[in-house]
Amino acid sequence: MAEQEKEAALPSKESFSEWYNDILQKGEIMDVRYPVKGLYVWYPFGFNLRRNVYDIMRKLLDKDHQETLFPLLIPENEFMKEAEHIKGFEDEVYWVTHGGVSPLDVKLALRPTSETAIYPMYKLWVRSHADLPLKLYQIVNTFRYETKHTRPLIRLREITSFKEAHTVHATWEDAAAQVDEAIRLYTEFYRKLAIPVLPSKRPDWDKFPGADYTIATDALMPDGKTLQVGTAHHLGDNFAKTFDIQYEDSEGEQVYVHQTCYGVSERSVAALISIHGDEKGLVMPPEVAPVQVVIIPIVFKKAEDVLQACEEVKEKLEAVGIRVKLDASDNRPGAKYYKWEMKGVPVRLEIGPRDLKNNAAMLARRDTGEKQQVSLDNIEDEVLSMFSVIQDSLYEKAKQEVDRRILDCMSLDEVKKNITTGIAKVFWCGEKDCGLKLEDEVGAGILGIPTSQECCQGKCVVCGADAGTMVYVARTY
Ligand code: A5A
Ligand code: ZN
Repeated sequence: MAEQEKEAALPSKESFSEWYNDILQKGEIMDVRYPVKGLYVWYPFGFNLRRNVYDIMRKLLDKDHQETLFPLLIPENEFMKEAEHIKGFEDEVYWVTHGGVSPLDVKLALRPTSETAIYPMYKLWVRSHADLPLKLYQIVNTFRYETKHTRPLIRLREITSFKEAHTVHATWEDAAAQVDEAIRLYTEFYRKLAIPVLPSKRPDWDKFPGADYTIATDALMPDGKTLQVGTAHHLGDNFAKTFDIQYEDSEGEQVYVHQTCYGVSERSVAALISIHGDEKGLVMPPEVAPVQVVIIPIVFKKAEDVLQACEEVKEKLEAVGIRVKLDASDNRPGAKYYKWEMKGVPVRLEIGPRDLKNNAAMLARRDTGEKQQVSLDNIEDEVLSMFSVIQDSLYEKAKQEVDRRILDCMSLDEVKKNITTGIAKVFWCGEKDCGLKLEDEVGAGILGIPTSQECCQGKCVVCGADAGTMVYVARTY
């Protein structure tokens, strides 16, 4: 390895925190040098990745949601209407108090989330059952004055990529079905990022402020902590009553609507980078890679025929919609490999004079490092089928890691031991006291009750009473 390359290598992934900070910089995802705590800057390459990730989200939602855009500022009187919601957010709100030097008559909140911006308008928009269901979403920046340790893409004070959907339904049951649908959508979204997620119903004390209940999806990070990467909330008719959102049912009665909301942030990008990356840099699932294929001409002198062949391959690949870079710069091939490996490009094609004689190219996979010869005739098919192999293999690898790191535990000591590397599954009677005691004793959080569990009957790990469900316990971000 050249000196310059050694210097630039990443720390071992075992020291996850250092590795994470380093890869954001060297992979050109985020610049953390912005002079406000909790605010970070997207490098263009990182932003390109973000766009691809959110394109997937849009494609999934646009089937039966509509995209919209509401104002960033929320008047204090609207923000203060829903008691539980205020309690949950009041410590986290940034307030705009002045216009220039004049104090404002009504203070304005920078949205920490948009219920109180959107629902006064829903009151005007929803008239009859024919208006339902209403399913809107927006992708915006939101502000939360987080007091826990801030971290790029993970815990932000300005969340730049807050996707929030807000739906309105005639009945409580319809809203419940939408919450399940939201979790199904998120699972599909994360599947395309090759990330397995664990959906669970949060305990009551951890639900969204103002909700009947919350189902969350968590991803397992390399250091064994979990990251909440999406939440869906059943809002019942709580906000409908506060904001007076009613519809006329088929009998002509005015009835309150039932609502849901669900959200995802750039934590999706954090999970993607963290779970797949390695010591050589980013590893991108082909679905979202800003550059999906890099072509490296192996030329010693000016070899026009090789460059010509590379151009042709590039055009062939682009013709089927593949995002390609041809690196014809003067750098040595080794330096080029290094650079594009850091950027996580899923497939590298090397083409030299000898390959050309065989009408072939050398294809190298970023995720495994494996190399194979492929024919230039149907190179686009070879590459596309390699994409789906890589996509599946990244997911399988991550899934195996999760499965390996979830363990059933029968005692608090076992829980303590297992959460150092992953997730513990334990019986819990459902009592809040036991739950809080459990969290306190092991120094970790209850994620929730898995939405799909085959089991089961056991004894609460804290009080020994009969328990009909198991819960996930983990250290969390
Ligand atoms: N209105 C609903 C959707 C809502 O606000 N839900 S939430 O508070 O749970 O946030 C949605 C998702 O945003 C969370 O599941 C989490 O993945 C992400 N998120 C929340 N706070 C964040 C922060 N400070 N930085 C980055 N992501 C955050
Ligand atoms: Zn108990």
